[in-house]
Amino acid sequence: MLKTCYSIRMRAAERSPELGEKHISGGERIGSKSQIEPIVKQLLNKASNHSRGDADFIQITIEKIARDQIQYIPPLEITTVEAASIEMAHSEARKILTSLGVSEHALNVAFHQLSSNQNLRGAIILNSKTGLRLDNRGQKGVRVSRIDWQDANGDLNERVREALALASKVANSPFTIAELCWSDDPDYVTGYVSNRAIGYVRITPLKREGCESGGRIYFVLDEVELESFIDYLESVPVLIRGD
Ligand code: PML
Ligand code: MG
Ligand code: MG
Ligand code: MG
Repeated sequence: MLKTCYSIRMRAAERSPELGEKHISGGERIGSKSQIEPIVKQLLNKASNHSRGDADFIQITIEKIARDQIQYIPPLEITTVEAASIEMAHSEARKILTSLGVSEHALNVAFHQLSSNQNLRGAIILNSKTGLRLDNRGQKGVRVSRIDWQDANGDLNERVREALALASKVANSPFTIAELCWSDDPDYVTGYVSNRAIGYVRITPLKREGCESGGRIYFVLDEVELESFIDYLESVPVLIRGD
């Protein structure tokens, strides 16, 4: 008999005079019943002592998932590009995204969003041709959920592990053209561009130290079936096969 699995997710926020609710942190794991407690501990730890602020609200959701619905996918391959400046890092990211078919206008929208948005909880979905935002989720965005590694991958630090798992799930959709991400954490300046063909290309530095804007942009096909894309990202359980 296969063991029952649980999706365990966390989000943390802080009351903020300017923003109302300021996003602090989110996290996603999948585990068996006996793993729930250590996972909750790890997620609470992630939400606490966070560089974005002191959480006033932490929500942990634990939900049973049907084991036979889990999809198993390989991780994207990692490469790292170290640029001499933020400008050069941006131009490297743009060059890669252009080669994957993202229009100049869509790139301008994406870079503007990630450079100015300090309170994005999930991702923004953009039409890769027109640059139009397709989700109507506002600051909540679309959060990739029900995702984890099949086995612990000790070679990677927690942040990279988690980002690589999310990016691998996103890239696995036939509607995804590419993703652009950099952290909203003020002390972390590395981001990435990713897709099925190029893998997970880490680029640093994509922003200046101390800056709290960032997030994720999913560039999608003009012919995207939006509802089914969002349902896959949020609801289909995916485990990344370790190597
Ligand atoms: C995040 O902090 O949430 C995103 C981190 C993206 C880059 C992780 C990496 O170094 O590969
Ligand atoms: Mg986050
Ligand atoms: Mg406070
Ligand atoms: Mg963050």
